[in-house]
Amino acid sequence: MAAIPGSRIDYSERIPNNVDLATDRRLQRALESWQPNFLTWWRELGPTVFQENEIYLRTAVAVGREGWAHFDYVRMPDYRWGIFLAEPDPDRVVSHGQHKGEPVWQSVPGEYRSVLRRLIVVQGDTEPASVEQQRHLGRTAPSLYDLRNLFQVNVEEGRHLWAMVYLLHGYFGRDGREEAELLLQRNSGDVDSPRILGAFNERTPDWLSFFLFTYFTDRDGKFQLGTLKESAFDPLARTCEFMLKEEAHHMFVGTTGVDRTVQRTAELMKEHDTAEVYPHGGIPLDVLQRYLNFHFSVSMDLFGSEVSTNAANYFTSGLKGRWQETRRRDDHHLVDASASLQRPREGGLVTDQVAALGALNLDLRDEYVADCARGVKRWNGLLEAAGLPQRLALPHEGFNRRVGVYAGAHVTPEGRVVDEATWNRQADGWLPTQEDRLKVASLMRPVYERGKFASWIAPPSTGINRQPVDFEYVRLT
Ligand code: BYC
Repeated sequence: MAAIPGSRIDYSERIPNNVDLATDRRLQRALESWQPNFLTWWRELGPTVFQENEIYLRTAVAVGREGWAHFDYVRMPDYRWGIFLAEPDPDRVVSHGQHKGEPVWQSVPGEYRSVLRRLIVVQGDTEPASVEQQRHLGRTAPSLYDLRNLFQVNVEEGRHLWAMVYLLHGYFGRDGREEAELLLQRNSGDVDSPRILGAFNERTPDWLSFFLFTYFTDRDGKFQLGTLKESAFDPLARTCEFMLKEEAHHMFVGTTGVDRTVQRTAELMKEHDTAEVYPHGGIPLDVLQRYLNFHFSVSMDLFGSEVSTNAANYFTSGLKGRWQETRRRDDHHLVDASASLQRPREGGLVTDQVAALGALNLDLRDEYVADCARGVKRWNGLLEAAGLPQRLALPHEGFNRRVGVYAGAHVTPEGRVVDEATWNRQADGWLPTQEDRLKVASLMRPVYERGKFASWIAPPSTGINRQPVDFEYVRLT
């Protein structure tokens, strides 16, 4: 029996879903023929280890407010990847742009078809990319608890790919199906066929990178999904709303992963009265700061150019709203509004007034930066509580940028515009060096004994789903 749309998810189907897939044979067949390709991709480019082990994973079983997740042991290739949309709101109207106040769309208007498809493809492309980037990390996990969290993030990114593929198959006909194939053919870091956005072609070679990626890059995901959740195309909005629920755990993995790293470093600094904690098995704060600088700056590039006609068009046509669009107290058209834009000029920084409509990538990025700053405050709170004077900081928005008004300029983490020679002389102090990466890699020894943790990271304060910290999160046999 098919599920009623918006209620519990039907697991008797080959593809679990709450979109009544059984009543649309064509779509069901199309997705069922994509499914083996997905599984082949998962086996070839997903986690390189523990594919056959039982992992204590969360699976979505409902989309309502209460009790949507079920935890149990599952082998990753048997994970029930499915299609889940948040419950529909029959009264929902477009919240912004030229269609404001009109009923939201249940199908794709012809004039927005290619732009909407592009947005869904860009979003979809990031999901498998992150799984590819993280595929070797299972070899060096600092604990079974962390190993399980890595795989949870991976299977859910796989599900987010399913979410976008459903939209492509369900609403974009043949070109949608072709795009869905291409999502499995582009690969992170591939010279000939790379992933679309820059940060998703970077490597995630160690667990410090993983935690900073989940803190900074997944957080871009949170904000981009937040704008797509406002879309006038209702299936996209409802898909993204449900994805955001899962995304919260990814944020948690990043925030607490860095918490625990900072905490361990602080303990070692106090115990040995030195900032040089490598010999004692910890990651020095200056190395952590350089990693932070890198991940923050490449994630900032994911917002696109500060001034973007694409962004203005997405908004005006209703395809993408602003972060918390419905809570904003303005006219939601922005035709006459302006915004401040800082940019480098003649060796310094100047601030111009620009049309707010054109500056929507910047609007979102500013919301993102404010959210990122909360983590830094939290980590500094840990340093302060340990009685240490050192502090971490977000680098300036112009630091190490490749996209937008700062591309081509050389801006220090403090926000000073310098010439190329100065940048080249000092960059080793600001971005991870080869030596940093090698030393961090040397600490990444796997710890697979229940309740034990690698030297460089503190245990978490609680376990997953109220299980103890020393729970058997991954069955090794
Ligand atoms: N790298 O007007 P512009 C996530 C392209 S993360 C390479 O400046 P626009 C996740 C751009 O595509 C969230 N190319 O920017 C996290 C455009 O090319 P086309 C992913 C870039 O269009 C962790 C051209 O430059 N979701 O979910 O206003 C784990 C000029 O563009 C980059 C989305 O991004 C770059 N960094 O905004 C797992 C939401 N930046 O189209 C998952 C959907 C720009 O002219 N995407 N370009 O050939 C969008 O809304 C927009 O495409 C962007 C760019 C915000 C990305």
